[in-house]
Formats: sequence, C-alpha cells, structure tokens
Amino acid sequence: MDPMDGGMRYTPGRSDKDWDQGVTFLPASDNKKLEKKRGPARVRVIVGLVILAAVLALIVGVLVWHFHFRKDLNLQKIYTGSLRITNQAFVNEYENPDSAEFQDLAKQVSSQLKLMYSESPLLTKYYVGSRVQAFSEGSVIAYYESDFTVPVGQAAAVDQAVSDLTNTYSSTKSRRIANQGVLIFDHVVTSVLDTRLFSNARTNTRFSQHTRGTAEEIIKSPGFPDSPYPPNSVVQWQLRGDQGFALKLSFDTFNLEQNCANDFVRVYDSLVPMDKFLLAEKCGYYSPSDPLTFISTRNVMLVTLVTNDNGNYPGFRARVSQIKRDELPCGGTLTGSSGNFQSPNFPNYYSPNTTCQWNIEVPAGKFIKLKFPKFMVSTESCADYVQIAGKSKLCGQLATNYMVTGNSSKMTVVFYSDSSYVDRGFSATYEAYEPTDPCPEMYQCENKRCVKPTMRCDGWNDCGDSSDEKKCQCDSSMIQCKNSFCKPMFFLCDGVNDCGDGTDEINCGCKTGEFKCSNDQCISEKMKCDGNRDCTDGSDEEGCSREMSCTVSTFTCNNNKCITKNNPQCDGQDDCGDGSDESNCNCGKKAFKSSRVVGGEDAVVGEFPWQVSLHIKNMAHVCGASIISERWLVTAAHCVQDDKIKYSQPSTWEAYLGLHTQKDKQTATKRFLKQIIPHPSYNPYTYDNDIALMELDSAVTYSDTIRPICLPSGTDVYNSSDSVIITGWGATREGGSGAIVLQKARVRIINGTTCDKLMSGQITSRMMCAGVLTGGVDACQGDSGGPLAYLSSERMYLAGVVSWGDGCARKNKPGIYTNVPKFRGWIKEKTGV
Ligand code: 4AZ
Repeated sequence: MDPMDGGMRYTPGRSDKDWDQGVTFLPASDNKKLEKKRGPARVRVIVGLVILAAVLALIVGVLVWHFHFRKDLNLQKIYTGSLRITNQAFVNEYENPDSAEFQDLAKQVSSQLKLMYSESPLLTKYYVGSRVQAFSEGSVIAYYESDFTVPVGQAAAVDQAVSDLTNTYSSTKSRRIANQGVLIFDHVVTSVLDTRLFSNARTNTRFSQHTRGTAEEIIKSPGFPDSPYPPNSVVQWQLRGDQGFALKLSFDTFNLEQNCANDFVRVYDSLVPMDKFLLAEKCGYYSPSDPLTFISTRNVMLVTLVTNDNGNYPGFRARVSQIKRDELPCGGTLTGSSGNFQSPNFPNYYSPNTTCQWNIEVPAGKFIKLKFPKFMVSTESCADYVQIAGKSKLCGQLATNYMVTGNSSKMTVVFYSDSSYVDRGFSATYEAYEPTDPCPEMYQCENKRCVKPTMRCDGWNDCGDSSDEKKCQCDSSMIQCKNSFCKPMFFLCDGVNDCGDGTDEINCGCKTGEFKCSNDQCISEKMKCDGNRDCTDGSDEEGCSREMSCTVSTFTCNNNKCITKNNPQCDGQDDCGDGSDESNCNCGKKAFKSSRVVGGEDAVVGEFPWQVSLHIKNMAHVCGASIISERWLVTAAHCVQDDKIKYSQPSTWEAYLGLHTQKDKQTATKRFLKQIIPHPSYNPYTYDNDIALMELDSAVTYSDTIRPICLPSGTDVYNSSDSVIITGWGATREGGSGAIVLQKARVRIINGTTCDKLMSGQITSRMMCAGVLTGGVDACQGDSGGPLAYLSSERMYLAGVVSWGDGCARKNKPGIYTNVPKFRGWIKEKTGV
C-alpha cells in the first residue's frame, strides 16, 4: 500500500460532507467542540506532513550520498611498471615522447597492457588506462603508469590481482599477451605508486637528461642555489646514459628538511618511481666532503624531489656521469698475511644487483681473522648481505671493527645486493693468525675479540659480551660481586645495581643525610623533591608540595597531556597527539652524516656545530658556549662574573660560531653580544646554578657548521653510566694550555649520590657529574660554559654546561656540570626558546 494513502493526504469523501460543512459554519466561540470534532483529521494531516518531510529528506540524502560521497568511496590507484619488449629494437626516437615512433610504440604497449589486465575479471572492471612514460634500451624497456578506479573495499584485492598478473609475466620467459598483439613482453614489474607522488595538491614538473660520453651533467633542485626549493612540489629528473653504461649520481650539495615525512629526495634504478627499484630516500644534510653517490644498474635513473608546504631549505645539486659498472672492483683472490677489500664504490653507496666474491688465502697453517672497520649494508631483512664462508648472512649496521674469525687458511666472502635499497657498504681487513695464539699479547674475549690485558676485570664491559669482566679476582680497591664481576668501590651502596646481582647494594641501609627510596635505594636527602627522579622508582618526587603541571616526572604537552615516558621530545613519535613533543626538532644534528678536554681527540669539522668559542674582544678564547637558537647562547654563569675584567658586560665579549681551529678565527662567524643574563641564583662560592644566557647582537644564519643543540625538557633524566660527549678548546691537561683544534671526549654520567660522596658533599641537585672515574678523561680550564651533550633519538641535547671540578681528569674526581633540565623553564622565560 502506498503510505501516502494511509491518511496523509486528505480527499474529502461522501461521509465527510456533513463534517466538512459543520466545520465551516460552527460559531467561533465553540472552540472546544470544534477541536473535538476536527481532532482526528488534524492529527492525521500533521503526521502526514511529518512523514512526507522525512521521506523527502531520505530521498535527498540518498541522492546526495549517491552523487557526492559515493564517488569518494572509490580510490584512484596508480601502478607504475616496467616491462621488456623482446621483439623490438631500440631507436633513438624512443627517447623523445613527441616523436611518432615513441607514440606509435606507446600506443601498442598501452593496448597490450589493456589486454593483459583483461586477463583478470577484477582488473577489467576497474581499469582506466595506461600511459607510457619512457623507453630505454634493452631490447626496449617500456616504463608506464596504469590507472585504476577502485572501490575502497576492493583496494587490497586489486593490489593482489595486479601483483599476481604481473608475476605471470615477470619471468624471463617471454609471453605474448593473451596471444594477441605483436609485442612480446617479459620482466613485467609493477608497484603501487606512493600517493605522495601523485597528489593533486602538488605541482608536478619533469626534466629529462641524457649524459653522453665522458660529459658530466648537473641537476639542481628548482631555485638552487639562489632560493629555497618550492613548497608542495613533485619534481622528477629522468636521467639516461649511453647504452652499456651505468649512471653515477653524486650530490655535492644536499640540504633538505630533516624530516623525510615533509620533504625528501628519492633515487630510483628505473625511469618511473617503482618501489622495487627505490635505491634510497634521503632528507637532511650531507657533506660535500662525503657526498651521497649512487650507481645505477643500467643506463637509466630517476631522481624525485617531493616537498610539502613548510620548510625553507636550499635543496641539492648533483653531478651525473657515466661509468662502466664492471670497472668497479668487485671480488677477486686475495693472498698474503694481511690485506683489505671493500664493497664496490665504498664509502659511497654500492649499486643494486651486485654480487662480488672474494677468495682469501693466507699462508698455510694460519687462520684468517676478518675485521669490518665499517659495515653498513641495507637492513631490509638481509635482502642485501655479506656471507662469510657460506655461514649466516651479515646485514644492517655492525659495530666498528666487527670481527669474524675463521678456522682455516681459506675464506670466501660474498657480497650481494638486490634491486632496491642500497647503503654505504663495508670496508674489511683480513690478517693471518697463529691458530694457537689468536690474540698475541692481548686478552681474547669469548666473542673472539682481542682487548688490552688491562681491560680485564676493570669494571667495564670492553669485549661487548662482558667476557672480560667474568671470573674476576678483585683487588681491595674493587667490590667483589657475587657473580664474579669487579666494580669500582665508589659504586658500593650508591643505589644502583652495578654488579647486576645486587651485591654492591646489600646491607647498605641509609645514612644520615640520605633519603630512602621506596625501592630501598638511598639518595642524598638534598635530592628529595628537587624535580629530578633520583630514585629509579621516582619515589623521591612523590608527595612534594610544589605546584607542577602534570608531575615532575612527566612531560607536559601543549594540549596539557602528561607523558610519563623519559625524554619524549623529538624521538620521532607523536606522544602528545598534538605533535608538541615533536615540534622545534631542527636541532642537535650535525650537518654531515660522517660520522680542551683532557683525554679527548680532535673533533671533525661541523661535528659539533652548536659549539661556540667566547673570546675577550681581540684577545683569546676564555669559555665555551652552546647555540640554542639564531640569537641565544647558553654558557656558565661563572664565565660572566666580574673580576679585574668586566666579564659581565656584553661589550667585553666576542663570540665565534662555526669555529673549528682557534687559528682560523677569520673563517668563523663572529658576533658581539647584546645582553648577558646570568642566573639570578648563581652562587660564586658553591657554583650552584652555574648558568647564563647570552643574546647575540644579530641573528646568525644556520649552516653546515652553525646550528643549534636541542634543549632537554625540564623532565629529562640521565641515568648513571649513560654516555655523554664533552667538547671544548680548554686545557688538554691540568695546568696545561688550551687546544687549538676543538676537542671531543666521551664520558659517563655518574650517579649523584656517588658523586656527592666523591666530591665531599658539594653536589646540589642543580649539578650533575660525568667523567671516567679511572681518570684521564675530563673537561678542564677553558671548557667551562661549553656543552655536555647527550644523544637521544639521533639528536644531541644540552644535558649540561661545563662548570667545575677538582682539578682535571683526576681519578675518582668527575667533572661537574650544570644540570640543564633544571633550568629549562628559566631559559624559556628569558629567551622564548
Ligand atoms: C675550568 O676551570 C674547569 N675537570 C672546568 C672543568 C673542570 C675543571 C676546571 C672539570 O674551567
């Protein structure tokens, strides 16, 4: 029944006649009667109207959904692919998409692709069309894009169908598609095109270039070097060489945004962007002295630059030349007692589809020890690998000087790379050893490494597998752990389980002046409620009366969410949900992906681009400082205290940024100071709150050698034994003279309680200690104000500021540093950073 007839529409009928008349002529005053009489009909009309409106709304809704939203439920899917046409010969005209020859062959390829997809009923339904993008030699390789419009729910099935179908044509066995068409295809490969490469929101540009003979062509990001690359762009460079050659692409400048999710360059071993032939995706900075260099398999390569709407970076410049792949050393026979070899193109990226085999043979009766000073072989599930003596495959990044020992005078080493994701490769050395004495005059670890005999039972894991610390008979200066480890005596009862079995922490109790944590750890009473989690369970910060946002042991996001994880900032994970823990992360990275202080070594140029040298004007280096923004430096308050010289006056100072060698001041960036803000609570007697801020008279421009260090959050914690780096031009021995070249040294965080004991109770919670307690490595005079840097999530954080110490590099006398997380709020308040 039509619902409209259910009383919604009023058609006067015979039986209604009287009622109708009565309605018309009843006196107005008899309203009640009127209502009573009209009641059922009026309700029916109202109900009818409501239902009518609902039905109309439903119809409109269905139509809107059908014509508007339904189309959004379809996805545009683009597959890029390549295939080899075995029964055609390449002609030069195929390089020109406007030529009749190109268009003729492209048409044939497109129609045969259509036939190929028609072999799958599913693909036939959603196939839109194919476009041939390019051809290259061999016999003829066609590069294409195929479009599909796919309902969302079918996307995975279509991916699978494309993959299944192309697999049947992927073998080297040529097939004529459905026995139709004249072209015979093989090596059909397809990949889903990354959606970032075909977003309509981006401007698309494509360049083609053919490098010939010994010529060297240049490709540059748009605007380079005069202006930054444009936002929201996809730029592609299709690169070709002559037949029989491979292409070598060397980026001599590469300066993109740090975050590859925003801007990136991809290099493909193909003429279309296919993941199967993706050699690398790169962003950030690479040094001209250590250029990124890629080698193709054949005479084609594709470079893509994808940018989003923010970030203002110079871009890249790369040289393209031709090489003969077989001229790169790859494998061979190696003899003699020692020697070395490396992956092709090392230390630059090895090429895809490479297999090299080295046969090493040392004098009879000796065994082979193989060491890898550098080993970086793409980690994609060991798709690329090094295999030694037919045993398990090595891949990924191995520790420096990773070692493998053989038990014969012969060894084979195979290096294999597949079609995608390349890396820098490896360098290797081999040497013969006496089977009876594998570590002459050294201690042999269980993992076969050799370490100095003095490293045995010294409390540190030098072997990497702790075997140098096992079965130790400790002398009286060491704690004898039950598990037979020895640990330095000052680790006794310091609240940290250094032995691993708790021996060093039993029967400790807590002494006067100490606070007992809920986990029985003892810490200095001064550390209770100081805003740092000194007890590993954080119980020293519980029940504190101070007002805090979230708690002291959490990170407060912009959206007021509290993150309990340690050091959540800039770790690549959006812990806050609003990205606030991942904002302002363009810091703490050196420009170059290359890789005084007492006991240190020369830094590499640009390795610590936040390091500043503070000079008294026209005189010499006095203190260090760290760049935290284009305008602000952090240094030590004791560096800016007046004595005979007015150190507190900005006009006293000149700051050198981007300096490496004190002799090369003229090449560094010099700035004068606008203001100096020492911490108001700095105590010149105790060195408590030893921190100061310096504002530059004008902003600096960041470069490869000038960039900021990250500031830790107020809640960041450093655990004892964490490794940190100190840098400076200070004295290289106690009482000695300053360094010319910037020095770096690695020290470890020392537990606050231990340190307070070693420093006779002079440590406050605004200080932290770091050093090597056996002595020999430390900051020293002239390093003050400089950074103690902590590496977290591949960024360096300003954990501390060099402050004071009892001499330099003395045994059991760590260096004392200002605890920067304590001053995070103050820094923000004064500088806005
Ligand atoms: C100084 O005088 C100084 N060993 C800095 C650090 C240390 C000692 C002295 C730590 O600048």
